[in-house]
This record gives sequence, C-alpha cells and structure tokens, in this order.
Amino acid sequence: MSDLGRLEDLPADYVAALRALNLVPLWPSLRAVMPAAKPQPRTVPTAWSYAALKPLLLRAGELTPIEKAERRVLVLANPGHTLEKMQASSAIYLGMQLLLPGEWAPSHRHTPNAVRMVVEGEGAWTTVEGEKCVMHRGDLILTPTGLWHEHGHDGDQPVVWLDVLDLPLVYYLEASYHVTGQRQAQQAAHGERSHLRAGVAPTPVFERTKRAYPLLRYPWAEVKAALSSLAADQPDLESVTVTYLNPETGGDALAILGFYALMLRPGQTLALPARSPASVFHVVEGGAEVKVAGKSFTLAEADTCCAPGYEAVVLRNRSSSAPAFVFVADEAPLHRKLGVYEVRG
Ligand code: GTQ
Repeated sequence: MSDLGRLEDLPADYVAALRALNLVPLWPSLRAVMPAAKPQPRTVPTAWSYAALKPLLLRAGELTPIEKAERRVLVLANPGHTLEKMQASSAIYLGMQLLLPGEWAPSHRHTPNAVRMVVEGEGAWTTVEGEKCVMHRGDLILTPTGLWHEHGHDGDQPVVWLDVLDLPLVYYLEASYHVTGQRQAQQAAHGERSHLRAGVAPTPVFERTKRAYPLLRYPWAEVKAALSSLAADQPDLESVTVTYLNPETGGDALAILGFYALMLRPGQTLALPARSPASVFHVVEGGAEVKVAGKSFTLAEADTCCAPGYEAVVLRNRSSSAPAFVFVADEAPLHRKLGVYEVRG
C-alpha cells in the first residue's frame, strides 16, 4: 500500500488558506478513516469484575441519595474510547445500577433504547408504560425508545442490575434527549404471560396488537429452560444460543442492539467467528473464560466484558461438571440495517 501525502508536505500558507474556508484535504487522512482491510477499533477488550465494583456501587448508595442521582449508576467505560465518553463500544453503553430498599427512580422517557439484566437482589420492579415488570435475577426488561419508565423497590436488600443502552450511537447522532414525567399508574398487563407462550399471540377480534413492543419482560426461568431443552434435544449442537425476540414480528427485541443468551455445556469451549459488531458478555450463572484479540478474561458470576468487532471470540466454561449461562449484547441489528454486517469466519 502506497503512503499518501502528508499534511506537513503541503505549504503552510496553502493549509491556512484551506482552513480559513473550512476546507480540509482528504488525502493525508484517507487511510485513517478507511484503514486497509479491517477497521482499527478504539474498543479494547475490557472486563469488569462484579466483586470489585460492588463495594464502590454500595458506597455510591451512601454518598448520593437517589433524589440527587435520578439513576445511581457506575458506568462500565472502555478506556479505548476514553472513560469520559462512557461507552463500552461505539454503540453500546453499560452501567451497573443500584436501587436501595424503598427508593424510587422517577419516571422518564428518552430516545436511547435500554434493557436491564438483573444481577442481584429481589423486590425491585420497573414500570414501562404502566406495565409493572418485576425484576428477578437474570430477567431481561426492555425499556424501548420513547417509552415511560421508572424503577421502584419493595424488598429489603440492595438491588443491582446491568443497564445496556444504545446511548453512544444515539448521542453521536445528536438525537439523545429525555423528558421527565409523573409517577405512572400501574396496569395489570403482563406481556410475558400473554406473549411468552410457545407459538401463540393475543388476537382480539382477529387483529394482532399494534403495539411495537408487546413483550417487555423476559423471565430468566423461561430463557434458561429454553436453553436447557435446546441442549438436551440437540446433543451435537455446538452453539446453544437463543435470541431475545419481538414475538409479534419475530425480529430482534430492539432495533439497534441485539440480545442473546447462551449456554456453555460442562467443559465446553465455543469458538465464535469474527463478526463486524462489537459484543458484550455477562455471566448469569457459572463461570467462563473469554479470549479475544490476545486478551484473556476469567469471568465469575455477574462479571462482564466487552469485545471489539472483527475479532474472533473464544468462550470456555470454567466448570467441567455444570453448565454456564451467558447473556450477550451486540450491535448486529444496527450493522444489518446499515448493510455493514460481516462474518469473517
Ligand atoms: O434507568 O433509565 O444506566 O436513563 C442510564 C440512563 C439507566 C435508566 C442508565 C438511564 C437509565
């Protein structure tokens, strides 16, 4: 590959004349914005230990009342993007949120899409457009773009969950904003009771619902059972993985980020091909080793790591006797919509 001309090779008066007119020569920067063969991601493989961050999150509970924080969150920031940017990858934001007994995180809605993966503690709930979604360990709760949501806690121990948002992308698009609102009246609707049933959907007077997001809570018990049956029914299946779907469309649960759960059989090593989207791995049950781009992370339950796109990932179950369950988030729906999705094999 030939080197293109450098900015320093141009006469200073010429560069100054360009700058005065808000003009920039492309060729000195062309290779930086379109590197050869493969992107040069800022996202670096990074892991966050739950045991290490939990005391600091609990300390935030002592230092900052919920009224002062609105959302009490420690952001899992990728140093490759600089910590101030608060991003795990170019499109993914991760945060560990703490809610203490009796606290209420007030109602708001915003343009970024969010999901919560419950990490620890019982008794919390998220109300989404009036639908009360109880939060048990491993449950996935959606708060899609534009929908009102608030969090409450009737239990007696701290509750922690992992927030996954497409905030970095929506912020980059200059489309990120929020609106605050009143406490929501709770309805008796439970999407997971009407929609999370094998192959059927509510059809009043033979019309399907027009709600864009009919299912807001994916109970871990159901997802784990689906993975366990899949593994039992197909002993030769290597990648025991399910996708969180919108049950009305059969498409991804949300428009920008994709969400999956996978089971590693006892002792299993699973090689995932290099794909264009960046991804996040969060251990729900068991322990896993994650190898990506020359780095290796040993993850325990509730630990989280991120991997840049265009890199193969190897997952290994640390136990030879018990399965491990991993929640995965990636940028695949976005890449597919943009037409840039690739599997490199
Ligand atoms: O719980 O609504 O981690 O609005 C970041 C922004 C959580 C939330 C975050 C949010 C929320």
